[in-house]
Amino acid sequence: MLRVKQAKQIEGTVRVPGDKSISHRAVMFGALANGTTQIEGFLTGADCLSTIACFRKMGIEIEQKEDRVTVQGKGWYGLQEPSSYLDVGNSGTTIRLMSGILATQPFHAVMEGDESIAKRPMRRVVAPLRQMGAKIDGRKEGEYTPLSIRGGDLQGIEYQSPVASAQVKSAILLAGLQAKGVTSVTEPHLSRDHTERMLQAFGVQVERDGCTVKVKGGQELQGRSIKVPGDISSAAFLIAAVMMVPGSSLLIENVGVNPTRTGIIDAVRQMGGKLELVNERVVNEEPVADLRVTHSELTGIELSGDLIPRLIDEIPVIAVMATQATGRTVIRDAQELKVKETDRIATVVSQLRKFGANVTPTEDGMIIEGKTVLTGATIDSMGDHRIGMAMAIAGLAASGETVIENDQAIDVSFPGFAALLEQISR
Ligand code: SPQ
Repeated sequence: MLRVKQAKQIEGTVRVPGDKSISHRAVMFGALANGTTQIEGFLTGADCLSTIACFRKMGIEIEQKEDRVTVQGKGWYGLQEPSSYLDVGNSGTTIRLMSGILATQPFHAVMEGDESIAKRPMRRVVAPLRQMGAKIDGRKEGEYTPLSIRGGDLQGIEYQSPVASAQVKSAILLAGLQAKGVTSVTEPHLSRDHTERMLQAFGVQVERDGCTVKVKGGQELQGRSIKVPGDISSAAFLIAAVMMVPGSSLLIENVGVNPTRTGIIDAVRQMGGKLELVNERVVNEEPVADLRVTHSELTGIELSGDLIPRLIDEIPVIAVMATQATGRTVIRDAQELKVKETDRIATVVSQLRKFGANVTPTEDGMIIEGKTVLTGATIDSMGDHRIGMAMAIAGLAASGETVIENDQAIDVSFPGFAALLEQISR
């Protein structure tokens, strides 16, 4: 159980753990590359450790010492058929990106995860990979885990994705790297582009035109060193903490500010929050900066359209901030929230209401009326890391004490969250 007390002030200079999306990809691409890949700043959260365990099970030597990881890549076809099922834990990124990789492999593999993974839709990757020629099955005709894959002999496709999803895009592009001809993916809005950037860093040619990305089959990856920046999705909780508690300020160093991920910065600024990017630089094809955040009085805004994929994982904590903004905040076009670790529309609403917040669910988002006085409550993370952390941040502004049950879920993406919160709270 995590206990959070109302804070008088949030202050300090901090760093957040490595970016989850980039950490997963660094291990996967390192395993498929020729030669050694060295990773610094790796996220040691449970999700990324699941990715490491899966590749070890396929015969890849991976040494991990805290946030330093060395992957001995054996080339694309150096993976071995696993002798038992691959456990993806709670990680959607692991199962969906690995589906694309396994679709190219001339062996049989089965992937399974926890209760939450068992409810998340997989046909979004299974259908296009089947179109390319992979043999994949799962419960409900391939919609749910366990997924069983026998890959090889793929044909490139031109895929129009119905959803803006980096996991769908990445799975197809990875399969496309070993398919005949060219593979292209077009999405309705641009999703995070870490796969495209990192593939280029590993020596692959990737073509991008608006929301379409193309790769040619038959390309190889070359091992390299990767520095993983801090995760902006983790920094988002600290940004919100500053905005929730008057008189607060923080310097968050070394945060990834890839434009496909910085919707949270745009949203906070639109709400009237003071947030400056300092010391901007580029590290391994990824923009990085320090974030100087100062408490400000916020006003409600509308979030929709192209902005949504750029802040999809931050919506739970944006909803928390909106309870302390003057006026109405409306979140639209965010139906993807329903298929995350939990249905994040339902879980945000049910947990935030326990504090006395005025929040109403809609078909594709929610409406929050501010400002409301929050009262400390007993909250359930429902096994969703982002819900656990978002509610802990609400607890900083709520009177009395807040208890977060099932707080172990937080380790999925932010090990050390509770200690960091204590360090910056006065
Ligand atoms: O990996 P997982 O479980 O899907 O994690 C989440 C998260 O909140 O950490 C989503 F629940 O992040 C996804 C993100 O929502 C990570 C991700 C990626 O690394 O490619 C892409 C997004 O998902 P999607 O479905 O839009 O592709």
